[in-house]
Amino acid sequence: MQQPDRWIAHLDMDAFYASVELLRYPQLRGEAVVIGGRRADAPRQLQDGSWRYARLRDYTGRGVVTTSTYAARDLGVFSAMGLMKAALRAPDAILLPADFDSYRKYSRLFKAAVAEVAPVIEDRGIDEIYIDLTDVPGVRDAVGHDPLGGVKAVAREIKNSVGRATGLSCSIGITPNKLLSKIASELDKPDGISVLTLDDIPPRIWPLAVRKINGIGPKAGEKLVRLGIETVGDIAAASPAWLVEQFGDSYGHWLHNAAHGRDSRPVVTHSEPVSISRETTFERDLHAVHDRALLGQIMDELCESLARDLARKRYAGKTVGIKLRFEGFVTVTRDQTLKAAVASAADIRHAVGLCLKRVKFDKRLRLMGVRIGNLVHAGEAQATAPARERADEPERENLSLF
Ligand code: DCP
Ligand code: MG
Repeated sequence: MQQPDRWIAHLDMDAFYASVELLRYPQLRGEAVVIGGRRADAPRQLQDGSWRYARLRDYTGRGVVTTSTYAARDLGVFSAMGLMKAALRAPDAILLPADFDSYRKYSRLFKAAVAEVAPVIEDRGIDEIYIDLTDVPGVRDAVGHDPLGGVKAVAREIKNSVGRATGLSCSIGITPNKLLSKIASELDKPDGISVLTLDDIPPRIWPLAVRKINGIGPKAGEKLVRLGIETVGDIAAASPAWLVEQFGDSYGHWLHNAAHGRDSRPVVTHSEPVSISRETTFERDLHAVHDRALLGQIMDELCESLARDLARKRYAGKTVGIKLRFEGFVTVTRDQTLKAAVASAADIRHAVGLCLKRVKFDKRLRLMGVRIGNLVHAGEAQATAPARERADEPERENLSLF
């Protein structure tokens, strides 16, 4: 077997919030437990040392299930279900309130434990991460006759490290890319390890429902099913031209590639900036009308610098904002949220034009800045929801004051 170029892991904690609660109440292990109650639902220890728990059947209100143990899932109780509906299915299930501080603490602990084995980690939220294992020593080694022995050993080591640090279990998918690993980590949940190579795509990935692909949401999923496309294999068998016809150029091609398990997005390790901005203070105060050409040129340059920053950091952003400081130190900001993330100087400049239209220019300007927020990874903007339409915006011409 040929080793793939990269080995990427996706790790997702098992029944995360519920499992953290079971560390505190180990006597509930194996029981149907639901997280989602109110503070008043917290267990109480009685004088004789025994515990009293709130039960789903006693719940009234509009709360929803945050998560549930696997024993509760066996009874049909899942995340996002109304608690009263859940009570019909599992009246005896124990209800516990959520304690976000301890989930955050265990989140930090499990990520630190993984970092001891494999440091190249992309944080994807409270209970999941991607890990690039490509350069972990031994990952490409065969063990006996198993060419995947090395990668499986690294997976076990990561799980052991997480278990030792937290007492919690997780599931890991390891494949040549993030798209496949995200799917693979669910294949053998809980407490599972799934290693897939590209050869496993037809037997393991193609039978799955289209919604198993991260990036096929409810809308695209429904449309695919309406078109008679139910499995990932059905997408793979469809012609790219037909997919493009149905879903547009960008998303159509993305669907085709995703169904064939192609994804080159890197594991991004650094922490995420909230926004990126550029600003400049003028040598002399400038007049919106008399210095219009110069102001326009400065704004063009700011947008170009910002676009270069975005390209270097591989981001796109959905919200573009301006900052203007007038003489007398009056600062004005405006922003414009677009329907799709943008990254080019021209797209940023266009959004800036929309912001500028909403400013009254009755004083001289001393500073101008442009900011882009609501950031997404450039690769991901493509991989998840490609832009097909723009925000409800007027035509591009004659927008800017300068
Ligand atoms: N969560 C939430 N609301 C949801 C889904 C999840 O608040 N609709 C929280 C509770 C989960 C945590 O996020 O414990 C992680 O979500 P997962 O989807 O990974 O679910 P679990 O970790 O609970 O279960 P699994 O074993 O399926 O990963
Ligand atoms: Mg989870």
